[in-house]
Amino acid sequence: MTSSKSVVTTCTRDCPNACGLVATVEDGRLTRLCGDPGHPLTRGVTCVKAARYVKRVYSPERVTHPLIRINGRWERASWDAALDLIARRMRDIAAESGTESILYYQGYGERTALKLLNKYFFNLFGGVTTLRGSLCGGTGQASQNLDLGERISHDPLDHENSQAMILWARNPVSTNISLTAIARRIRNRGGTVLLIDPIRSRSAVLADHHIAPCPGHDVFLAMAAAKLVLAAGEADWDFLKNHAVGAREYLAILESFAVDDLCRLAGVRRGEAELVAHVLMTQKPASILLGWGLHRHEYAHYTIRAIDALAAICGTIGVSGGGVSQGFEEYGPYDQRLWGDGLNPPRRTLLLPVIGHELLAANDPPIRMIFVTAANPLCMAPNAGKVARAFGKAEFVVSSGHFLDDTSDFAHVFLPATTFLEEIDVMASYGHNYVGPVNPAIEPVGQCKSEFRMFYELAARFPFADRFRRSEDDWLFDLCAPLREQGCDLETLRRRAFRLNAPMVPYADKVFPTPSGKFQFMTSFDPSHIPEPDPAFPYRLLTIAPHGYICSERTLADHEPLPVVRLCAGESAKRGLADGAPVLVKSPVGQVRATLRIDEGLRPDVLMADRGGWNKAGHGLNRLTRDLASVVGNGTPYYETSVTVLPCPDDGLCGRRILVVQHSGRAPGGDFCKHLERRGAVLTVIRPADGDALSETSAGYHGLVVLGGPQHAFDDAGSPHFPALLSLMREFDAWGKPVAGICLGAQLLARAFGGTARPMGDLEFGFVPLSLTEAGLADPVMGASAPLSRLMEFHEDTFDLPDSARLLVVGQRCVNQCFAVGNAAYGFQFHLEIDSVIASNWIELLRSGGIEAYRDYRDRHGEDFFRELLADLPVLVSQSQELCRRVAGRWLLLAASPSRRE
Ligand SMILES: Nc1nc2c(c(=O)[nH]1)N[C@H]1C(S)=C(S)[C@@H](COP(=O)(O)OP(=O)(O)OC[C@H]3O[C@@H](n4cnc5c(=O)[nH]c(N)nc54)[C@H](O)[C@@H]3O)O[C@H]1N2
Ligand SMILES: Nc1nc2c(c(=O)[nH]1)N[C@H]1C(S)=C(S)[C@@H](COP(=O)(O)OP(=O)(O)OC[C@H]3O[C@@H](n4cnc5c(=O)[nH]c(N)nc54)[C@H](O)[C@@H]3O)O[C@H]1N2
Ligand SMILES: [Mo]
Repeated sequence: MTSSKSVVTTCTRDCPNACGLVATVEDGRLTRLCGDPGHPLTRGVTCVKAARYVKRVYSPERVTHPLIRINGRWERASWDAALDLIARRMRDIAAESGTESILYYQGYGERTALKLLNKYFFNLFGGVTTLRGSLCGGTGQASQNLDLGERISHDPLDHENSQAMILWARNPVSTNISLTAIARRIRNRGGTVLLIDPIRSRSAVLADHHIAPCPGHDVFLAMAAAKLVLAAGEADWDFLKNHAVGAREYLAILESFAVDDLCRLAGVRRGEAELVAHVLMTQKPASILLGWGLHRHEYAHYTIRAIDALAAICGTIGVSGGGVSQGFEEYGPYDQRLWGDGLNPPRRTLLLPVIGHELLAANDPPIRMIFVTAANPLCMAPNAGKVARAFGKAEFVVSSGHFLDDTSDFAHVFLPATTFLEEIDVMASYGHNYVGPVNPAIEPVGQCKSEFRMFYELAARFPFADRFRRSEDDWLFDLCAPLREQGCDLETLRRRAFRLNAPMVPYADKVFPTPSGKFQFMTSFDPSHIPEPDPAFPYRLLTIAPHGYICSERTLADHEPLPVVRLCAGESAKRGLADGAPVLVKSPVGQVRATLRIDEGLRPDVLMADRGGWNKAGHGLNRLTRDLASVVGNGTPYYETSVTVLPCPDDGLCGRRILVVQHSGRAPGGDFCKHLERRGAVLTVIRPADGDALSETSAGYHGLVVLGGPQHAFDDAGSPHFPALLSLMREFDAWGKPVAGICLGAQLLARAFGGTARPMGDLEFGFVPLSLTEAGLADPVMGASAPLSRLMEFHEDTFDLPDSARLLVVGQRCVNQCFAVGNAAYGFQFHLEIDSVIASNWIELLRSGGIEAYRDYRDRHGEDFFRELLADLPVLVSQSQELCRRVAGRWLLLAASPSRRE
């Protein structure tokens, strides 16, 4: 009998939607996540990412036990060992250099109520260095605070009263799913939806019109529209005279520009500014929704304040269905005294938008230890190269998360966190006014712990233990005191969301919490602050929210070989770049290889890409972004980076054509092939088992990869293409073109050069320790890639070496593991190409008895073997992939053009 239950919870991903969810759990296992129809705002709708989160919870790459780095390698550790080590280092470092030599870096990955206590822990410890400023919405909030006193947005349900909607730098189809239904209903009522975005984002489907200003130049568009409203006599003079200050100065600023000049500066046609003005004047009230894309500019406050001013002139501030809405305060509803900031004198803070620089410059005292939770700064903070240098200097880094991402590469201890599906908590949103329950649907996977429990256990090692060690329920009771005062019953909150006592329509009484009590116009504006294009770097790099992932939340296996960058057809042609071309993107701070896609609809001054891909997967676009802070709000102007795009330089590798022979759908080229592509190689994959003809000669190719499969290398009857493949391998080698044979491919390579392939009499499976021979140590491919990690095996055949072969790597159970032969041919018995998906599929296949011939093997090993293997898989795969990157790179060098090989 299966047991099944449904658990009401709330999505805690870094997203304004914070959907109400229902988790289905069968026999203790999470099987489905879908929207909770009972949630008053999100109403049963949720996005593809939430539905797919089940896969993330059980991903084979997810780390499920603590890790300690020993001699550069991750080793599994007990919680006690990991926490003892952290406590000891914290005490020693604090005693020697003071508590401020420790940085607590709290990220955006999950922002629930109990997360307030992380900082409380560090404050009980004496107060450490923390962060100030924002990677996200800081600029928008600070700018609106200047105009409105306190940024308060319209309840999203109030947009049901709007006659029109302007999505200004916001892409709800990807980032805020519940807004899409609201926008559609406005159109169904006959209202207009405008999208203002330099790129034609997915949200264009919601809009009647798309206006594409030059990035960072929206201030001019907002001013042009305001002038047109004033000129039409449609300004709300009552609001300007009685409820605002600074109107006179702002109107004088507008006076100093002509509409046509403003449109030119904004990069839009006059008709487009007229359209904005027309919609605002004729479809009252219109709601303006600001997206985060708008914040990521140095002078973003000009734009945000000019948009606020536009709404004020149109008289929609404080009006139901109108207003300028940016977001909500996700930590706002809790008792923030529990941060514990009052426990110590104010402690040092580092400016987040320039964190690399700040860490390198900190010397009083220097930062010796960094404790990271729910963040991936090595990937997501700007100027990632500098961040890497800075993290590399720290003596001791603790990272808490789910996956071995870029940041974990710099860590000495990794603490595996639960996901929200394994936690109890409370979640407020930065996109609406509902606070929802976070209920545990399943037991923690493996040994994962919530951050709260990590600090709870760590606190036991310090004298302040009693002050921290209270139950989740007790803490939530205190954290939610302000909610309780609003009538929220915490028992009921376990079952459904509670609406905060926040206005549907802010400032409806036209009273503003500003010093003047009135709306405050921006009174100074210097257009020379808005940067002109730099001919050396003609494109603004917009690294926007990907549709299918949240920020860097993905696995290593999810990555395409290279990031995709999009450029318009005209500019691509000017640069001689075809669709799909490998390119080099360069900025003043770094360079990244990418694949170019031609995007017809793009402005000529924009290069667009998704954000969030990892550096170690060849993505890492923050290696390009400049680190600076916005003028208002200490935000991060990611889009203040200009780049150029060049054809990949001829380094002898770019454009090398590699033929790949794949023998099984279950044994793709994996990371080996991805890495060849990252280095610029162009692959042609043929599948003889599916009837693809084998190419007869090596002409037109620079190298050959022969992959594994279930076939027997000695069985020409079963695989009639083998004889031709053997001579093709010899032919490539005779020309000095490198050959790589993996598993079956290695056995075939041995045969091709006079060795024999034969059954081993047993199956070798799993990750085994291997060692380099003398010849291996001296080899330009394998020796130069040392040290070896444990590598994955899956074979029941082996081979005898050809006489002329050099044995490079040996194993214990099966000796012949890697050899070189001929001019440039390598056989790898182990599967150095695997990623977490390939490896876990094989493990599952064996474990489930999916291959009849191997049932006996499964029965001999038993369930424990597979469970342990899966538990170690994230580390094993990550180490194998590191080695694979090195080997693939050095192997491809053998295919370098002759001019480079001399
Ligand atoms: N699928 C998905 N959803 C997410 C996220 C994700 O990564 N993926 N991230 C979450 C996070 S952390 C956040 S902060 C929000 C962000 O939510 P959004 O703000 O909706 O998304 P962004 O992609 O950051 O930016 C929106 C748009 O701003 C545009 N833009 C950039 N510069 C300018 C400009 O100067 N002027 C104008 N008019 N437009 C400009 C971009 O082209 C982009 O299409 O989404 C959250 N939700
Ligand atoms: N180039 C470029 N860079 C950007 C942006 C951009 O537009 N362009 N946008 C910026 C924005 S808007 C944001 S918000 C930042 C985000 O910056 P970060 O917060 O540094 O990055 P995320 O990718 O969100 O990483 C969050 C990590 O936390 C983990 N995590 C999730 N929940 C928990 C938990 O409960 N506990 C622990 N310990 N870990 C957890 C996730 O698995 C993930 O690895 O990135 C910014 N970076
Ligand atoms: Mo964000």
